[in-house]
Amino acid sequence: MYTQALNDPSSKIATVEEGEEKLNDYFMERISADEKIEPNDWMPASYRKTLIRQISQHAHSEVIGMLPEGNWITRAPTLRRKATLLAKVQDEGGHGLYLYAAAETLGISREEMQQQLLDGKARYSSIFNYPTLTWADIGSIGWLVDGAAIMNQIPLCRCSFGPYARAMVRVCKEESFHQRQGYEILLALCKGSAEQKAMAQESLDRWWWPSIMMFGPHDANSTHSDQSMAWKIKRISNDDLRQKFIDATVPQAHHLGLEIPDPDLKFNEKTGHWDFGKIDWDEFKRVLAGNGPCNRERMEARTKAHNDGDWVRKAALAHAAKQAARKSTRKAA
Ligand code: FAQ
Repeated sequence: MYTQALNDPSSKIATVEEGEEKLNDYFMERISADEKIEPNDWMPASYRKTLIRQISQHAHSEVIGMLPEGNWITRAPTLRRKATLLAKVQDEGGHGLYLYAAAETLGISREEMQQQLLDGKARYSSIFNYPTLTWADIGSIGWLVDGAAIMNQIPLCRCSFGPYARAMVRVCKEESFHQRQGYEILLALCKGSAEQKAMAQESLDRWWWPSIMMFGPHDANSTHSDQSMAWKIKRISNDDLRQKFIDATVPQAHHLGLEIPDPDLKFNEKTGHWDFGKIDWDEFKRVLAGNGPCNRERMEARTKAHNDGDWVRKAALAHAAKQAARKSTRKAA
């Protein structure tokens, strides 16, 4: 549903005989005109490669992102909380599925993407390498992590590549529900006992900076941004999205009666934005290099799930082969 090609028959598409340079000119004309690029359209090899990298990284993040919250399904404090968390974690699996399907339209198989993740050749978001130590962390993930994900993904609904943009529309709607359920968990804790409020504050203290890092390096250090902006894959830069997130989130923290763990956080009357302190990029680099608090645990869990699911994949393939054989025998008869 999200991956079908919806080419506009009236759009100008060059033919291979016209040569690479001409093809690229037409491609950039289409990008300037805000046309959607579809899987069977001509596209520069580097555009395809960038999209495969970003979409597969995004898909892996959704799937690995199920682990920190999955950790609390059996320990949710009420049946309502448990049912909601279960649905949320299931949604993340669904997001992974739409995204793998969108990436497959670019000519890479799901098996190959899985293997890249298991071999440590593909990244997933830094944020999922942090532990969920208390129930308040489930609130913080919804409020901050889903909140940051929405901020980053709303502009992706206007991404130049059709299947990715369309997948993002539904993902954003679901993330918006996730964000509210997280905020509501924290609201309940902040209105509760002193211990519950302290638990919420302690959780915010741990999750604030990693959430800020989710937006990626500063624009000056972002290797892919310039090209991705020119291709309209990215519409808003890492730093601008980070600032938008901080501006939206600080008042929400105040409403909860919580303090953001940043002594340099200050509203700037001149710019109308919240100025904030220095990000610890050494920590970000450590996590990206595989040395965050839970990198090993996450990859072990993912590898185990993949290996445990081997018989399911084999059984599904055997079933499909049997069905196909029956169909061809029926046709021949
Ligand atoms: N973590 O040049 P840039 C979610 C890497 S979904 C790890 O700025 P780019 C839902 C980057 O890959 C969260 N690596 O790169 C949920 C590159 O490395 P490479 C995931 C990062 O691509 C909620 C290098 O640094 N969302 O949370 C990170 O232009 C709750 C240089 O960076 C997406 O993936 C990072 N945070 O911009 C699920 C959204 N940041 O490949 C469960 C789509 C940067 O050269 C529970 N992706 N790197 O080796 C994007 O928008 C972009 O890819 C960025 C990075 C903005 C993440």
